[in-house]
Amino acid sequence: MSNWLASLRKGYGKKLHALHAWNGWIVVILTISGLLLFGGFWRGILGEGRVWIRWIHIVVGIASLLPVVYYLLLAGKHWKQLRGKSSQRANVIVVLALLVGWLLSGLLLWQFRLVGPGWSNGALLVHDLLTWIGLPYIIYHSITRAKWLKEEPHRRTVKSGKPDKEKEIHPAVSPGALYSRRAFIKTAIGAGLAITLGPSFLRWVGNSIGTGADIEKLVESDANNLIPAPQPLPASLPPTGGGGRGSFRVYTVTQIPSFNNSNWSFAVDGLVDKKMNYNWEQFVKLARKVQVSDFHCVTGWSVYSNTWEGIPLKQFLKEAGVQQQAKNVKFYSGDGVYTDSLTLEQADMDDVMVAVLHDGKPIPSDLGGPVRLIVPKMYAYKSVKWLNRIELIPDEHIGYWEQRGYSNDAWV
Ligand SMILES: Nc1nc2c(c(=O)[nH]1)N[C@H]1C(S)=C(S)[C@@H](COP(=O)(O)O)O[C@H]1N2
Ligand SMILES: [Mo]
Repeated sequence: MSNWLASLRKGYGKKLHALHAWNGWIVVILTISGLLLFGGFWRGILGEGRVWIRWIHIVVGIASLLPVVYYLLLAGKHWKQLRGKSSQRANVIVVLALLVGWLLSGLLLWQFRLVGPGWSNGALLVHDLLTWIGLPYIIYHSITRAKWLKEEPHRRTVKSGKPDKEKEIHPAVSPGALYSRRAFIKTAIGAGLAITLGPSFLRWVGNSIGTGADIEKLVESDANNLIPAPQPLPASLPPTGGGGRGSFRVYTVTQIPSFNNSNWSFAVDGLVDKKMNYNWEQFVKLARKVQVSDFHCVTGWSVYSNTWEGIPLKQFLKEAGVQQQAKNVKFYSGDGVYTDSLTLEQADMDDVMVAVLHDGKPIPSDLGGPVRLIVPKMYAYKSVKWLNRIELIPDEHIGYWEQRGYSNDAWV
């Protein structure tokens, strides 16, 4: 054992150096892939690529365990070497804590099915929080500890053997002036990071605490204009569920569409006895029901106790009359791209709803209004936004995200 450790420590300095470089590259790959996965912006652009990027992120993330373990084997010696250098020791602890925290929360997110929404929610919060703290820290660390900032000018020029330019410009630089120049650049870098990332960070904190202010903004800036507005039932306003807890992340694979009375319609067709087609004036008159349910996305976030008001899917199927050969229900989005489906059996669940109001207010365009599907017992990629057509079909239909690697089985 001690032999083995001794051989491991041979060429210790070089190994530590290589380890640091490897770790740097891993962090770069995880940063880029992670930022592409975070939030909604890249969803439509990446399409199928998103699934690959997710896999790269997971595999490289797990692989980051190797440099951590390798470092821990060398850590004893390194730690002694850093005696008296408290800021470097602190740095080691911070970076190790970040890596371990990212790794553990990442494992939970990866295994969201096994651990369930509760754990995924916590893991996503930790994963994002560590990124908000850790990424600026690592960027700051890599800039301020770069050689050009660390070394004093005369030593750098002696080493590289190049003419001493620094001295030409500043003939007599006192150590004090040098120190303050470095301090100034460091402060400037820190301030730059704070200014560029601060506002988004605060918005993220606000959404994570779930004050509900964000959804009000979405309702205010609703791009839809459908008249008359649907009038909430008493069970909907004030919302029976007390108002949704958590925040929706606005996801779309297209531009967010907007609708008005002249470009909106709703159809139920395919293998039915009576094809239905509604304009908005007809649609708002349909009898609605109210339900309280949770909403879970596979990426780890949830919104609990939503009060949805709308028409149970069952109602439409009964009205149109489903024919014998029909085995599946296909849902179309008014964005022209997104689709998904349920088997007839799944479509028969009482809480599958064609929703029109959320917490007593018309669903804003960002969240799929004027009309979206809700399938509470399944992950939310089944909950098609801007729903405008329901088609009864004989064969299975593979939906947008299912074609791109999401499981056809979406049960929570
Ligand atoms: N038309 C359409 N519907 C969609 C999506 C989409 O990109 N386009 N994303 C799905 C996914 S993966 C989720 S988690 C939810 C997100 O709903 P939200 O944007 O209202 O939060 O919508 C689902 N329905
Ligand atoms: Mo999702």
